[in-house]
Amino acid sequence: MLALISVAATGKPQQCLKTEKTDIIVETLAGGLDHPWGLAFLPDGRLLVSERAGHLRVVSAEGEVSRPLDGTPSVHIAEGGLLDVALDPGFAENRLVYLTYGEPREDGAATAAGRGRLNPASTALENFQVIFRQQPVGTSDYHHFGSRLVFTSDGKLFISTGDRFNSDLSQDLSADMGKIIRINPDGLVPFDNPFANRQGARPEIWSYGHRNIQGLAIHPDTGALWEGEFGPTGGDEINIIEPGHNYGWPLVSWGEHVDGRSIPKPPTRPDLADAIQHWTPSISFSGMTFYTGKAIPAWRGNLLLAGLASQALIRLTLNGSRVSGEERIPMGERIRHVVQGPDDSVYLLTDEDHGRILRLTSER
Ligand SMILES: [Ca+2]
Repeated sequence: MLALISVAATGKPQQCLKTEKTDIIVETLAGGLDHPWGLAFLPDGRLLVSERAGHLRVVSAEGEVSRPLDGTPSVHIAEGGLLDVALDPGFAENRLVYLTYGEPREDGAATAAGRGRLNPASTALENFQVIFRQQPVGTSDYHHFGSRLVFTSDGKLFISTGDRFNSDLSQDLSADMGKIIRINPDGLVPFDNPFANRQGARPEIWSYGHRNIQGLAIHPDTGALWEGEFGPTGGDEINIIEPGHNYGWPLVSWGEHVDGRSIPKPPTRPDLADAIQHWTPSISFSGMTFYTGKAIPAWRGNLLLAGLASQALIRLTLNGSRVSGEERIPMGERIRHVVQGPDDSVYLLTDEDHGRILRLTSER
């Protein structure tokens, strides 16, 4: 558990977290954030953090939080709002910042992604343009917007979505609900997407049969896309994504419908891609990241998950494509996201009214 141990040279209180493999120093880098959701590191050492209510802010290396940037899109909050933030792989030259969010539409709301140029003063996104709009608009205003952004080493952009609480759409290739989307950064669809030439299918779809995906990360060694999604009642999943594969929702699930209806068993089928790991009861995790850094040597090669209802950092050891062990590290707060920083520290976002950015390193 957390115990206050000292005040760092930066003036920030530090706490010691005893974990199975190593003692961790936890420092609050910044506080006073309104349900922070996504995090990206600028090349100059500052951070970009999104807040669910629609604000994007710059945080200095010393933890000073800026006023909201101008030029960001209006958002529909509910379970959506402003979601993930990512930098263009060529950010040093083009200063492009990508956002994903719940977009208010004339007839409801749905997930969208767009990009704008961070101005030289880092006070605004200029010329923000939408590059992806989930179609059709969902029937629910409230639930399951996803969404994370991940760039691949070959410059493609993955966007995860949710089923908008209309689970049948996850199996419908004419809808973007419950899908992983793959586009070029300018919004055009790559010609080699699995359904690019299928009549009636949306060409931007990369995989389908998902429920609500808020975890997305590329394996550092294999380059494979790994995904985490919320189950209904139980049945949270991690999947390894292959293009064109069907991940089963709502035909099969390791959980049950939230209204108590049961989902036909067996929980998997040979013609559907099964999760590599699943949890019942739910651990309810959002962001996930592979840890490859030097700051916490004992965690190298592990997969870290940000636990919401479980109020924990969840550390998974891996054996190839199999989960070989699990440690739940209680944090006492809902954790929305986990990211490895350029200094190899682990950064967490707490999903609270007075949300914080926490920095974790090994005790030295
Ligand atoms: Ca599944």
